[in-house]
Amino acid sequence: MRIAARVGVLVFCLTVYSLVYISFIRQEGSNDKIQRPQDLEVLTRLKRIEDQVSKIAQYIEVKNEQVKESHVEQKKTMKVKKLYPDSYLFSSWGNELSEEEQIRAEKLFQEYGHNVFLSNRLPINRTIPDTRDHRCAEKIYPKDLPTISVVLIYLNEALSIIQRAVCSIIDRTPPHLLKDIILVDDYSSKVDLQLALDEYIDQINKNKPGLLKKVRHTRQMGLAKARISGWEAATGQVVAILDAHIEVHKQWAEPLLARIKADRTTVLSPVFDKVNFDTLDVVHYQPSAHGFDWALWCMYESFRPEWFKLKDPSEPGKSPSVMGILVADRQFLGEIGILDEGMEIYGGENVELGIRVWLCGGSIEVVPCSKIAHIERAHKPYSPDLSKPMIRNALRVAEIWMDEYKSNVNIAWNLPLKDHGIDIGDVTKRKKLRDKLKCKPFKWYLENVYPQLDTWENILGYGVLKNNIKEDLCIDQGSVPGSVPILYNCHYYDPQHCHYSRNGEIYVGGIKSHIYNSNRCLLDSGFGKTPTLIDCKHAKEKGLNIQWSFTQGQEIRNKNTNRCLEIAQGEDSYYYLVMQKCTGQNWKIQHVVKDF
Ligand SMILES: *[C@@H]1O[C@H](CO)[C@@H](O)[C@H](O)[C@H]1NC(C)=O
Ligand SMILES: [Mn+2]
Repeated sequence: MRIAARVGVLVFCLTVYSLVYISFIRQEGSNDKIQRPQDLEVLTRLKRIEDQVSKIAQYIEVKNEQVKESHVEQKKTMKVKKLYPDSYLFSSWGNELSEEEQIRAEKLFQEYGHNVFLSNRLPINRTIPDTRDHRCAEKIYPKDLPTISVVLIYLNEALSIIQRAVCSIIDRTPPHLLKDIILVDDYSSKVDLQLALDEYIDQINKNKPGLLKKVRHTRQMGLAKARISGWEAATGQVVAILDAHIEVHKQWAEPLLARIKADRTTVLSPVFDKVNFDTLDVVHYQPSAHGFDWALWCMYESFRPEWFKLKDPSEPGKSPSVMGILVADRQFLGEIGILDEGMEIYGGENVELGIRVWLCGGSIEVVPCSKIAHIERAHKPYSPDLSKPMIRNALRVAEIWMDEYKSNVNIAWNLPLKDHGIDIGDVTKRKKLRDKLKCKPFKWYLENVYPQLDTWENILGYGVLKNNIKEDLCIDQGSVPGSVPILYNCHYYDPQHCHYSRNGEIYVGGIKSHIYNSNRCLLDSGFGKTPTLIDCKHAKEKGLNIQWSFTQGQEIRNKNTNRCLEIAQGEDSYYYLVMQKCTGQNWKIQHVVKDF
């Protein structure tokens, strides 16, 4: 693997198991995803390189900091030996800890992925800064709001973190509105989450009988089912389904309850602030809509123009989806099918909810005046490879909801359209639900709710592109930054994903899901022997030679220069991509959407 790569853009969703910061190493414009078990070895290697690169990046950052502060810090850092100079935990925290404390802190960090050593020492009722827009504090909410049940989902969460979440909810929700708090334990193995947590619950219930309830799964059932269990136990008019590694901000509930009181078909998400995994400081985040790509990874998305026209960042904005945390009228959520209980482990359930709510009579909004601080994780202690359940769940969403667009999920994961061999479970119940609720077609969602999502209707073929002379070599986007595609041993990851479009364009190195992004197009400049890659939008504006005539299993010929993309052996006996007079070489792209 070439090292000419950068540490990835972050894609994330909020989950019980972690804030999923998937940051594979990737080359420009790529999303590395795993398609097949035999790729795991490559993945492991990729991850190792990623670790090294981010460690180097972090090291450089730390060094810069240290140079700046060297005069002040020199004495301090000299005093105590740093036992874990490579640990993320200690890159900007813990200078004053004794060796014994460092050992303890590092152990807890490895176990939980965030700074539980510090959490155990901070007051359970700590205050956090008010990060709301100033207009929020001035808003007046109706007195007779619906009551709320708060569901906290966890799997092996640290006790002090759960206690702080509960405490923040009790302290910052008007008591007459807080119906109950339901702790859903998706079969944790940690002992303190049993006896010690039960004692804490009893202690609170002594003053507020029945306020805290615990639901414990007798086996691990995954995120969607844990959320459903919480919904089932809730009794309030509104249910808020949250992670347990959160702290709610001041007046978090009122804006949500007022919105649902005004329209019971809105499903809401608060705005999350980030709590650093090491210092546990709260970092202010701006409100933003929640979207996803065709692999169904969630991501922040811009609000629609109508929201910006309001010129008031404290106003709720429509959103295509939720990241995971959701607040809804309890009965309405039941009427539209809560969550898909056929989902496994993790992933896609938030997107499914978003699509279903919009298509079946409701809408999704992000509410800026309701803020929740969410603790990030540096690593995910309990999650093995999440891409497997992610793929399965994504295919399930596609099958139930996406109509003629469902193949886009296969394209995004580079899976064959048919016979992909992945069991998506029984979808008949959910399809029946869709019929019963008379939900709109997915096309309506794309046109009216999420027009930023590219429909990919022009894609004719996708996957790796091979020349029949050397079938172990694939076209690859080459080093990044850089614009020279190369031949490389086939590894089937994003840098080698190619897409052939009806308009003759060949994208190399993955395809973007959103129309505001641009792909990288194969170009024949007409000069020299090397093909290049260029931003497609830019190339189109300039009228450059990015159109190719290609029939599956035949030559790839540039429509303007009439030269062919071919391969040739160099003096070093390696094969290279060349632009030359066509000699009749043949190419095949891995998967065909429509015959071409
Ligand atoms: C936190 O609890 C302690 C002990 O009950 C109390 O003295 C303190 O005032 C509380 N702090 C806040 C910010 O509520
Ligand atoms: Mn989370």
